[in-house]
Amino acid sequence: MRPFFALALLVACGTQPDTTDTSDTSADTGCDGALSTWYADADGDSFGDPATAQEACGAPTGTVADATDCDDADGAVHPTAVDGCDSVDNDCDGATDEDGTSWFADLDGDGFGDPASAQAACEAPEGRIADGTDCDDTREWLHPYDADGDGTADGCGYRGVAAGGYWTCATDSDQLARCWGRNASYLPPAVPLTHLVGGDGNACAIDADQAIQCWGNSARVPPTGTFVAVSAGDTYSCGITTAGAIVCAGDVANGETDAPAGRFTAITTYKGSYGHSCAIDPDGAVDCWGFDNAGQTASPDGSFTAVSAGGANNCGLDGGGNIKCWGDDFYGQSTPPTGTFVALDLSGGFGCAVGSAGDLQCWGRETTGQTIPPAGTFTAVSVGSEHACAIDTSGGIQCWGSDIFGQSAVP
Ligand SMILES: [Ca+2]
Ligand SMILES: [Ca+2]
Ligand SMILES: [Ca+2]
Ligand SMILES: [Ca+2]
Repeated sequence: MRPFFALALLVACGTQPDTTDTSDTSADTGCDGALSTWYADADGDSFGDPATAQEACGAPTGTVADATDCDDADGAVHPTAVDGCDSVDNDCDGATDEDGTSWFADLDGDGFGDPASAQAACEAPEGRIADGTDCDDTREWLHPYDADGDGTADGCGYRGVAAGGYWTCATDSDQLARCWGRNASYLPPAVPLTHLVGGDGNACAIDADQAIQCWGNSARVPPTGTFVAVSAGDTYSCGITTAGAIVCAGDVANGETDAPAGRFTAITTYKGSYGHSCAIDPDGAVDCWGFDNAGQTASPDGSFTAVSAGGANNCGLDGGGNIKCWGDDFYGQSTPPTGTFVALDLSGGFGCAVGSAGDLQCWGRETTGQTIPPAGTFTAVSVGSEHACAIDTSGGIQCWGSDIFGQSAVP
């Protein structure tokens, strides 16, 4: 900016005689009296050499008004330069290399540093690392992860959450499941898992071989094959195979595992006993089956992009992101909020959804605050019997509602 400013002065004041000002007797300078001091800027960094002062009306070519450059032969050395690690006083303040490079604390030892802990130095201070991308430096299982496998981190923190009856499981940044609450003693398999879902006493997920794995208080043998989607009831589970077919397995007596034939892309199962399931076909049509006492297995009209099974009702998202529900509405569980939403999850008598702006809204049965979600922006939500949990945009999990078994105490 400074050379530009100097040029503007040159044009305004100029070297031409001032023909309009009759009081000016000094036609050779064009000045109206006041002279300024100018300094050479040989390296073009807009800072002048204090040893080169000269008086003139406008800036002579190659000069600036500034006189604070400490090295007018090096354009990278001037008072506003970063004084990095090169044994040179880059910013002319008399000290050398004080800006250094940034080093970060890694308190949880996961190899990723806390970005808020930057400390400048030329050599790594004790216990500090060059990385500053940890989203939670108190939990070693939460850190940046590469979801699409392209070698660049594209997320940080928890990757999935599933609330069951009175417990919660989540997949961490390494895709390992962690569970807390009533079923904390039932350990998930220690292998990378995706598509985490939870029934009342039964959690399931898909492993790296695309097999369904289930664990928990009443886990049953899951269906076998290779799967792209999974759902979990209290004592059974269902999945969509790589060919698009639904396969269910478990110990039930109300037609819960009698899935329809055809090709499907999404599936949901009520988390409790006396359950039912619904699936979405490639045209967006919903097909439901299983226990029915309130019309919950009736197939609704219209096209859906998502669906979740509640106790005796279901809600789905239509093509516009609106929530549509059918079945029992005793608790208002089939009277959802209006607006546009991107995700939803139901349990017995209530549901919660993530709005298109990332906000949470819940509706239906209220006993312990489970329908009163926290403010903030979220990417996923899962509801249990009397609590619910959601992943926020910083990769943390927040839970609300009942905590009688520690199901809302996120590790
Ligand atoms: Ca310079
Ligand atoms: Ca330096
Ligand atoms: Ca860390
Ligand atoms: Ca961490």
